Amino acid sequence: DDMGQEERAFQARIDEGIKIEAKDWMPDAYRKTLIRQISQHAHSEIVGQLPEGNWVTRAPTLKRKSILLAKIQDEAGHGLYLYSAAETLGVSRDDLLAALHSGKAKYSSIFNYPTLSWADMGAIGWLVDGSAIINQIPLCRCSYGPYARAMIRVCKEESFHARQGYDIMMSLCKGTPEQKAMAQDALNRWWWPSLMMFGPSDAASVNSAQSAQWRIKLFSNDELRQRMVDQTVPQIEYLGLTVPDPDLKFNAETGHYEFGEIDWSEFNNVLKGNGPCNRERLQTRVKAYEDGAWFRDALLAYADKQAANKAA
Ligand code: FAQ
Repeated sequence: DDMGQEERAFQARIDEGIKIEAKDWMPDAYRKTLIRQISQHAHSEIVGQLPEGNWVTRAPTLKRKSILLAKIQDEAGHGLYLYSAAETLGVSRDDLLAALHSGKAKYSSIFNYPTLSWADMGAIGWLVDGSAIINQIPLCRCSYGPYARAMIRVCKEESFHARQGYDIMMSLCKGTPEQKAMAQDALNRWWWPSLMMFGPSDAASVNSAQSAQWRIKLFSNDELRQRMVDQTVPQIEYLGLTVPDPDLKFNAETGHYEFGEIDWSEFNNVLKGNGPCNRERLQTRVKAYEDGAWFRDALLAYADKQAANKAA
C-alpha cells in the first residue's frame, strides 16, 4: 500500500462525501489537478466571451442585444469566481493569467471556432451552454468545497443562457426559409465541436480515473456526452432541423441515441493551438490585458496612497 496515513484519511473523507476545504490537508496531486481544471475552466469562461462579443453590435433588436450583453457579462463573472476558487489552492491570479497569455494554459476547444452569423448566438447558448450545464451540474457535488459552491450560481446562470439560445433558434426556425437555413447552418457547424467539449473518449482520457477516485469527476466524459446527445436530439426535432450525423439512430433497447465517430484529429489539432481561431482569440485576450495595464496601475497607486495615509 503506497498510500500514507494522511492520504488514507483524506480518501476516506472523500468516500464519505465530506467536502475538502482550502485549509484542509490534501495530496499535492489533488491540489495540482484542481488548479489545472479550475484554471482551465476560468480561462474558458473569459475566452468564451469573445465569440459572442463579436455580435453585440449586430444584434437584431434592442431586446436581443441586452440579453446577449447580460449573458456575456455573466461569463466574465464566472471567470472571476473560478479564478478566486483556484486562488484558494495557493496559486496567484497573475501566474494563471501569464500561463493563459503565453499559450501554455488550455481553455475549452469550443471557443476556437468562428461566429459567422446571428444564428450562431442561438447555437452557442443552446448547445455550448447546454453542454456546459450537463458537465457542471455534477460539479456542484464535487469534493472540493470552493469549486462545488461556485458551480451552483454558475449553473443557474447557464440555464438562462441555454434558454435564450434556444429562443433565438425557435424564432429563426419559425421565420423565413432563409432564417431557418441560417439556423440549420449554425447547428451543422456547432454540433460536433459541442460534443468535443466533453473531452476525449473515456479510453483516451488520461485524468479520468484519478479524478473519479477523488470525486472531482462524478460521471465520465462519454457518459456526459451521451446525456447531451439524448437531451438535444428531441430539441433538434422540435425545431424541425436535421442532426448533422448520418449515423445517428435511436436504440429502443438501451433508450439512447447512437451517434457517429467524432473527428478526434480535429479535436487534437484545436488543442495544439491550430484551430480556426486559436491565434486570434489569444491575441485578443493579450491585447485586452495590455490595454488594461493603466487601470491596474491606477488601482495599485490608489491602494498604496491609502495605505500610506493610514500609516501617517
Ligand atoms: N478543450 O483526461 P481528460 C464554459 C484536455 S464551458 C480543451 O479527459 P479532464 C461556459 C484536458 O484539459 C467550458 N482541452 O481531462 C461558457 C486534458 O489536458 P491536460 C469549460 C480539453 O480534465 C459557455 C486533456 O485534454 N468547462 O466555459 C478539452 O479529466 C458559453 C485530457 O483530457 C470546463 O472547463 C476541451 N474540450 O477532463 C462560457 C468544465 N477536453 O490538462 C462562455 C470543467 C479535454 O491534462 C460561453 N472541466 N481537454 O493538459 C472538466 O470537467 C474537465 O476538465 C474536462 C476534461 C471534462 C473538460
